[in-house]
Amino acid sequence: LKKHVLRTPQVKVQIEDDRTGMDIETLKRAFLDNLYYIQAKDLHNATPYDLYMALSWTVRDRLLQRWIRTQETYLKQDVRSVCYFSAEYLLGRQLGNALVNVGLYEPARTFLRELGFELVDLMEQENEPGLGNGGLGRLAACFMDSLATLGVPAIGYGIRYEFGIFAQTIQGGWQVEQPDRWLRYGNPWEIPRPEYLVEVKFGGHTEAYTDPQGRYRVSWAHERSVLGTPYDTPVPGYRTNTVNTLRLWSARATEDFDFQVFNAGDFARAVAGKTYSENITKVLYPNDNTYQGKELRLEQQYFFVSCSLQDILRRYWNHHVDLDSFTDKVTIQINDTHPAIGIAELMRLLVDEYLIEWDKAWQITQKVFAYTNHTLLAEALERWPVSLFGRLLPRHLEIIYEINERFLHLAHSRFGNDGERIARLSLIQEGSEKYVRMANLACVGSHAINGVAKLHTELLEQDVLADFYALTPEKFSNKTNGVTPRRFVLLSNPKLALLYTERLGQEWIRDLDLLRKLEDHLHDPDFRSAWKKIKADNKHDLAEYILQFNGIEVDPDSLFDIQVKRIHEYKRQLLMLLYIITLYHRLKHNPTMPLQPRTFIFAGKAAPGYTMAKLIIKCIHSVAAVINTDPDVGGRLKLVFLANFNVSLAQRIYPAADLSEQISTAGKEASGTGNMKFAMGGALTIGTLDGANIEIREQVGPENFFLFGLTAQQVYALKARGYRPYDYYQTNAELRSVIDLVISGHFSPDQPDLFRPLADALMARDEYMLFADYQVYLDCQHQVDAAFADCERWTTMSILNAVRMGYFSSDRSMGEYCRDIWKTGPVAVELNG
Ligand code: GPQ
Repeated sequence: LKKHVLRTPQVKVQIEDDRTGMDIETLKRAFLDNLYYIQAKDLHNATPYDLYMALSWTVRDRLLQRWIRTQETYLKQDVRSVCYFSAEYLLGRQLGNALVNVGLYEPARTFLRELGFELVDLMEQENEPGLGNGGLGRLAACFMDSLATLGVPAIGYGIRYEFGIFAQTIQGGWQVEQPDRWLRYGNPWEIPRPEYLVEVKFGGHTEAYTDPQGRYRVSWAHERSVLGTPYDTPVPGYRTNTVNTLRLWSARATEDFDFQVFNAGDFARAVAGKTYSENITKVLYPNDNTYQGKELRLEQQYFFVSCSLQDILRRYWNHHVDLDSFTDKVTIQINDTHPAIGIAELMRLLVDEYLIEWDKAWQITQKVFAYTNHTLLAEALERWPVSLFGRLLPRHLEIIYEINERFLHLAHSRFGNDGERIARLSLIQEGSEKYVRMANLACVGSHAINGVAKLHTELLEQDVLADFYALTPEKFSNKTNGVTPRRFVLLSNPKLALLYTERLGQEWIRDLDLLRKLEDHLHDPDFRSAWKKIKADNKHDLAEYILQFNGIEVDPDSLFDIQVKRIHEYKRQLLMLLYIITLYHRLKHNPTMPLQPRTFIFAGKAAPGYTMAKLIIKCIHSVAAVINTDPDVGGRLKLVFLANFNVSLAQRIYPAADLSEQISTAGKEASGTGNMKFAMGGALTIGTLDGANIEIREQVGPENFFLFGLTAQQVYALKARGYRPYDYYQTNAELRSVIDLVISGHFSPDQPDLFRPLADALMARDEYMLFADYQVYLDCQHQVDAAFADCERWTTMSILNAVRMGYFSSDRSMGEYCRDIWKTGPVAVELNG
């Protein structure tokens, strides 16, 4: 039947019809039609959300034609596909992106105006799909955008969480989490595909048997199973016919499972079992850069990976009768170790279900998988207790033991009796409680391993993965992260985009390196004044937002000094706060001192279980309450915390920044991507030599970057020598006063000891060496003031930052993955073929 359907000549789509026509009149008619026939509203009773939905249906129709054509082309040409496996996709709002990418942004704005609506107001109605925590999830979304824009056949596989990242509210200065019911009002961007349902097994035990040919085989007698339904979201490339697919899996109870219990008469338990199964895709774990050994999390990981591999094989078998060309048609990238269980799952499918010999199966598996590491933090490396693992995935545990035995044999032949090294390489961490090390599995099972910035890859090679590097250096390469200029320039900073287009034409949107041509305009007074005006307007817009949501009036002429990212001790939000308190302290002693007015802005979520991070949020609020109202400060300093940082809010913030704070302890931030988004909007960076900051500084020129702090090597050396934070406290009088002010309860008079844990952690241990970098950070901030005071100098630096960011387009990153890891390239899609 499937073959038949495929061979049926497709319905000829009229270009001018209501579902594909791109002219203003057709769009308007289609919009009103969708409002009436899908939302069941007319213009008199439509809510703003109805209008958003009607426009989304209108845009979706226009995507469908390209989407279907793209998939048909891929199928017909049996193309090589990139399968990106990621537990997170932090997509951000879809409507604006879809409009921009299919070239409907301006037409939609026009016809909506004719009807009396503003497009941006409709766009604001969308609940963004927050299916990720932070940088890792957003990177996956940028990569999907770039692959589609480059025209590379790709499919993103992940989880359709019913609840995405929690919504952050602030109550009394504390973070309070609210569930993210993003699907409550429906999602026009997804299409359920129940016809591609798959079954995923869990638990039970394994049984050995001998097959008719007398070979040793194993089968898995599972205990329970869950169904996976795929939901497809189109991923349109920028102004191309290519529309790739993001396929997210949702868990459903198996019917037979329910019926067994139901027939036994226990209806309630049948329903409970159903709920239990469907829990798998209920909620995104809200941890960033930390590992939490929760069984449900492993179930999520295995669930989506097993669904995806079965889906890949199903599609492969449509065209092939054996596995000989599997590695020609499929390449799988795993986004950190969350999908690493896929290595064992593919082995299981090949060996147990397709009865392939182990060695052949292993060859295929290694050739198919590639692994991206995203962190050097030891606490983020995933390791599952062997007991838990064996209970949930008994067959996979056996397979991992088998992989390990063969691998350690190989390592032994290479390194001899270096017992410690062998123990470090082992996929199993020995001890009273044994663990499966997912990073080791990922390294052994992949043909390519990459870090996400130059320094990060070097540190992986020298430290975290040094033993694997010694064994197989040819697997390692660096792939510095990038971000999509469509969302983070064109959509989020339309005025800047217009200036670029006026001077360069539209090509910069696909080829961000072209921005360097604008260096010719550096001294053009019109260009410079346009530049200043755009930044001023963007700051003005953000000031309005702050007034509306925080009730705080900020001066748009002040220096907007911004740190937005997940709250984490290693990212050192507290270092910036210490600087703010230092300025406050100076002002209290000398209220008439000259001072560059600044607006300090923080935003970011803390993991709900991360006590210190939550206390940092409270501390920012408490300091803000004092500073923002103190007459001695006189409004020259303002401190603002913007609640619920997400992609939509980020898009408002980056374009309004003067100064981007990228101040992690050197050697801790794998790359950072916010650093790139800020600089693309013309913010200058104050930063350490960490992650991609190093490469940003190289690109924009050291004279256009505010550098401070210990290097990664200096951090290690100081740790090795014995770091004594208390000495800094004793010898630096200003630091001492600032810490003393916090300890005194000055910012928390009702609870003087409230912030004691923050001060104690710094004085006793200071894991992230804030004290060691405190003075040089102050000195560097002083240089920032001097530069900002010279408006022309600042403007020059700002322009040079933005126009030299071409390297950090995710199009460049994806080009490198395609060339070096995936060995794949673009495929043309004809609309009327
Ligand atoms: N990253 Cl391991 C996350 O956002 N979450 C995680 O769980 C891990 C890494 C980030 C990392 O901290 C940033 O430095 C990177 O820029 C980002 O991944 C993308 O590579």
